[in-house]
Amino acid sequence: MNFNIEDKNKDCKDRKNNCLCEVVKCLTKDCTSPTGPRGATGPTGPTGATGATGPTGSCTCSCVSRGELIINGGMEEVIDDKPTGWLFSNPDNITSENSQGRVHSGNWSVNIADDSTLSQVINNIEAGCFYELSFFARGEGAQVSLNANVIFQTNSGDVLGGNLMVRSQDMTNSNRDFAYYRLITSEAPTGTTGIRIEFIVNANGNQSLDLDDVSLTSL
Ligand SMILES: [Ca+2]
Repeated sequence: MNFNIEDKNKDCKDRKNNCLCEVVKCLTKDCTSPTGPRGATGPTGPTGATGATGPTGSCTCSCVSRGELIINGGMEEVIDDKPTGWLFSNPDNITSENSQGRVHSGNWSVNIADDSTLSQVINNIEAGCFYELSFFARGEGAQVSLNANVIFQTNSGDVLGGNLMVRSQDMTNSNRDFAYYRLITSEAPTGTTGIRIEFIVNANGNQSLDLDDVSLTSL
């Protein structure tokens, strides 16, 4: 630097006429150098303590499947020529069947003749749930009709949850030829305690229906 501190109050110029005022101040006073660049960010601190436990929540875990709800849906358990676990409105017209070509699976189906009803009641059914009924059927004859019903049993009486109707001219009737049917019910109403499923057959003359592999499950 080619200037004299004593000259700081004069023109504060160097020989090339550049201003030296700031430099002079620094040399004559306690002055601070410019702030340096910001340092790197430090490491992340430790995780804080776990907060207090919240209040207990609530969960409505209904409609949990209990698997197969039908007893002896495959008709394989037979006593006195009738499937066990089932109810009959006209017992003389309902018999277990094991002829070849008239069983869907296993060794037995059930044969239901004209004006007869096969039914089963399932207890401990939850309200607010939906249910699926499925089965295999064929006509033993060309004029066999079927009504399959799912009925909710409630504290205030029976409520129809689903109906599947097959007209007599629509039912398959060849040997080894079963049709698969499936219905899903409406929502089980409040107060439901059980379900009754029923198969009502109407057939001409000595004609009848072969039924096998009945299934009912909660969805
Ligand atoms: Ca069977």
